[in-house]
Amino acid sequence: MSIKVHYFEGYGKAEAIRMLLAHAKADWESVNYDDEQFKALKESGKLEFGQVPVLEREGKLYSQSQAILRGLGIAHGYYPSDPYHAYLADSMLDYLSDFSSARVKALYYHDPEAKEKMIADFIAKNVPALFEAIQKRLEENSCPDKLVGEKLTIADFGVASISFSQFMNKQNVYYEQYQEILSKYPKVLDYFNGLGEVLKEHLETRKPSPY
Ligand SMILES: N[C@@H](CCC(=O)N[C@@H](CS)C(=O)NCC(=O)O)C(=O)O
Repeated sequence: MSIKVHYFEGYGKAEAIRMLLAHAKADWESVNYDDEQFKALKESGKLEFGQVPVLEREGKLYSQSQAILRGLGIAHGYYPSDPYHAYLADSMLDYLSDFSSARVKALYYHDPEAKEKMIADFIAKNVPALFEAIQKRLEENSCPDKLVGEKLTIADFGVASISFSQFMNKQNVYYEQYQEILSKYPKVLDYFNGLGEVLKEHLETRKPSPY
């Protein structure tokens, strides 16, 4: 039976899950909702935490993007069995989650003037800090094109989902600014390009979105 990923049209919190399923060549499909359809889904009471993404498999619904990604990672061989490597993968995903929360907080801030400053600060501080952190992990890893060990892990899917939704996504409104910062981190850019090759098929067939 096909796995269903329930989410909105955009990449957002579902994209790492979609990338993993695509790379694993699993039997899966996206079920995307517009605002009205999501309202109906939420009101149906089927969503455990009232949010998406939700993964549907054999009639069971799974919530919380990180938990879903980890479970799929274990099922498809993308979760490290070594405890230290598992820590490395999980800590990077937690950091990416903090990064995304800061971005969303800035983008949806209620006061327009403060919002502009928050976005500028996010781009000037949080983005280079993320690239620094990724670069350090790549330099410390045995393999320069993976974050943890020598095999693709859920940490790579987490980074790829943000990278190809934001920094490497020409449709994203901050693309030029991100690229300018990225040009100062050639190892990170090489790593993103490598992920782009690994996920080529999915990236070329997914529906374009600005985020
Ligand atoms: N911690 C959750 C957060 C999920 C989340 O924030 N989902 C948003 C979309 S990105 C949502 O469903 N928003 C609609 C709502 O809360 O009513 C996860 O990682 O899955």
